[in-house]
Amino acid sequence: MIELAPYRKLEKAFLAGLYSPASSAWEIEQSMDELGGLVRAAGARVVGSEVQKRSRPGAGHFFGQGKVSDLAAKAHAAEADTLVVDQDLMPAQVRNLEAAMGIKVIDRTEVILDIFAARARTREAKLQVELAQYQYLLPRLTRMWVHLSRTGGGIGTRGPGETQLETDRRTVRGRIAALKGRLRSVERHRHLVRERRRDLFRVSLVGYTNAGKTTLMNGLTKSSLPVADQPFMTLDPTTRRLHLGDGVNALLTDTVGFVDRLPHHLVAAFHSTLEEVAQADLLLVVVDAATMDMERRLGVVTATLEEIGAAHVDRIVVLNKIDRLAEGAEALVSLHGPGAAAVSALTREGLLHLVQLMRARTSRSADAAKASASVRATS
Ligand SMILES: Nc1nc2c(ncn2[C@@H]2O[C@H](COP(=O)(O)OP(=O)(O)OP(=O)(O)O)[C@@H](O)[C@H]2O)c(=O)[nH]1
Ligand SMILES: [Mg+2]
Repeated sequence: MIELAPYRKLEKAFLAGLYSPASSAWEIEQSMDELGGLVRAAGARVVGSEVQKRSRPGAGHFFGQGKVSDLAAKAHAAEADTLVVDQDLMPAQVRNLEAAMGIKVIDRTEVILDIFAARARTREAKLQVELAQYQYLLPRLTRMWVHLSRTGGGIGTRGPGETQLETDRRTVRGRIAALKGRLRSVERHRHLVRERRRDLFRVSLVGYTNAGKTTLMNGLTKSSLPVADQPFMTLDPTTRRLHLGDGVNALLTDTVGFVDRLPHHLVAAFHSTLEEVAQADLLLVVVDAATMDMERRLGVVTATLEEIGAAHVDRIVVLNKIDRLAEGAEALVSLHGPGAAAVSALTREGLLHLVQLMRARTSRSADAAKASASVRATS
């Protein structure tokens, strides 16, 4: 478990979202639920939520004037310390909302950056998150002075904002350049490791956060990597050898999960980690088959794979958590084609079949040479 400072546990967050009139009640509920999960993962308690339907955000306060007063009253009644908005805000909108509400205001991107900052363990992940935070901060430098008055910490105050109060834009740019330089040297090491693994068939676990990627990694490779019912438990990639039977070996890599509207600074900062995905021979696209919005999440994963240049990589859709399905998984598998696998990473149901599917992919024509090399390398 991630340890959080005591004050963070007490932080009370009021959630607010603005949606187009065309959005369905269900879409809005999914989005706000997900925001709640992110806020809780960042260590705060959700004390209420409100949404507004409006065709366009207001330039001044993002929400309409009436809604701002309503939000201020409700957040005050709930004794909230922070307003968390489900969309991204312009710096001026944050300033105006903070002035009108009298509490700290943060947006969805800040929440995600904050979770990443708390979870990063390796030097590379820490550098990547710091880089993303500075890049997010750069166009918002005037806001840093607002941060000055944000006493008591909490979401959105951890990170470079608090330690760089005396700096100006040029200093932050210098810091970004230095971080990029340090990341390049870490990445060189990663490239060397990757070169050494060239001969082996490489499989990458990808999917929406909390889909069960790490649980599947543990089930397939007898590892005990940490899993939790929380978004972004895994940030640092881990690679393990995977035995596919008949002397065929592969390397399985577990990596950071995706989420709807993953901040682009994070995608850019994590490019070397995500490059591993693009260079894999096979992707296991892990899906939580027990969620109501499985198709939406799968859509986000497909779009993110395109964004990171991994659209071309061979893939198996792994419908996970079938132990939680009321009805059989056959219908789902038929929906996703014969290449899909229904499994429960938790009970291990279906894992043998998944291993067989993977082994069959290693011998596909284009990969034949690589697969036989892996047999040579490991026999
Ligand atoms: N019932 C059930 N729960 C599962 C299964 N697989 C994973 N889980 C649970 O789902 C939650 C998330 O699992 P993880 O393996 O951490 O998911 P992940 O995809 O690695 O998530 P991140 O690293 O946070 O992106 C945990 O509470 C797991 O115990 C499954 O097959 N069945
Ligand atoms: Mg994980």
